[in-house]
Amino acid sequence: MFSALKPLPTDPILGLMAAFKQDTNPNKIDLGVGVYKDEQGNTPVLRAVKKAEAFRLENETTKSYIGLAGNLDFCQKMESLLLGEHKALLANRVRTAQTPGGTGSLRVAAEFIKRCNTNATVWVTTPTWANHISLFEAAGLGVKEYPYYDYENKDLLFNEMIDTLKSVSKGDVVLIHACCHNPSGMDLNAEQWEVFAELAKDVGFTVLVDIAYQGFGTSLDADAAGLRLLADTVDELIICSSCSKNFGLYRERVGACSIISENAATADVSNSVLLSVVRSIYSMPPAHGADIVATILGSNELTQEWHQELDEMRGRINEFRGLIKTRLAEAGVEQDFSFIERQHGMFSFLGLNKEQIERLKTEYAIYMVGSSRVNVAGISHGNMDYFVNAMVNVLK
Ligand code: PLP
Ligand code: TYF
Repeated sequence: MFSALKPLPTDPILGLMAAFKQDTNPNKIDLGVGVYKDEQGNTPVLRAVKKAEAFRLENETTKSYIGLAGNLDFCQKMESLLLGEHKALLANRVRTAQTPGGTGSLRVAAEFIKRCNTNATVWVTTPTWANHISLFEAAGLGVKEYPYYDYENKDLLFNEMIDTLKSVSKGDVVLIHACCHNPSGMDLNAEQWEVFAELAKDVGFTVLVDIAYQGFGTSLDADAAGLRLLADTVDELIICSSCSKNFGLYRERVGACSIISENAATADVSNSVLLSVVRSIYSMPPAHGADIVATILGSNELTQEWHQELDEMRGRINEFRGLIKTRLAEAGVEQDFSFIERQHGMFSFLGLNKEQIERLKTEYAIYMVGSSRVNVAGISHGNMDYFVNAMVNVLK
């Protein structure tokens, strides 16, 4: 039966990662995949994670099955990290399942949406993380896009976004990135979040908040402010979170799917469906990564150390957002790159065309996604001159 299969293209972002590895140019720069890198270009295991892992090795007492929702201590701590001391938590309206990464969470959410409404359409930003589209389609949901990023003015298309969302059906879902929008880095401001939240309430669509970069934009709390405002305003919400970036746990696959329901009783019903979905896909999540997160969040000392490390990562990203703008201007580049400083998280579009992107790759071994999305964390003091020089040449 396998002979009927046709080969399919691989993920272009992950493909870029492989191509970069094979490039022998000693000056090569990887601005592709969204993984944090330090000044040396490494993605180290966080110190707080190392300590929590050492603790776990000593203190783990069983490898018995963990249960459908995974580590319940982790789930509760994630709810607090996401929502703070929110009234929805006090009213016992939130239920969370630990999932295999943010992607696992999104897939669980997709199946959950399908159980709510088989005909639901999920609305995603133009552009969005490519996996969003394939993942919801794979779950049999319709996917439509709403205007989001203004490539020309390097800003939000906020009025167009709101106009489009006014006509979304009540049974549909609108996915919004909580912070550090992937791929544009362009986020809603506080006022815009308010308008969006009121619209969700008035129109009656359900919001799915994808929060994969909490702490990478402004701070842990500020990056969740839009999410919390939404939770203040609407009765129901789906939250897909990931610990891949902020805890640097990428390959351990740690995330969570949280459902906020109208009241404690409906939350129990939602939870039963959530867990039934989990059971039908992978039964239970892996234990290691979530245990590390729970250990860190359960210790004041480790939490403090993690906050410091997160501040370092965010600080480096923001420092280089400023430096890219300044250095390109100093080098005489005419185009205005000040938008990079107004955007958040690891990603921004440089606004280059296909030919310029190709030249950067073939002539300079500088790798970025075909949309000209760069991972700012790939730039360092060590490769900045080389990057600026290459940019000056391809922008001539
Ligand atoms: N959502 C967004 C917007 C992302 O950029 C990513 C990828 O890193 C994810 C979700 C999923 O992250 P992961 O499955 O690695 O936890
Ligand atoms: O957009 C990125 O680069 C990150 C990492 O299939 C990623 O979100 C990219 C592709 C993929 C999984 C993770």
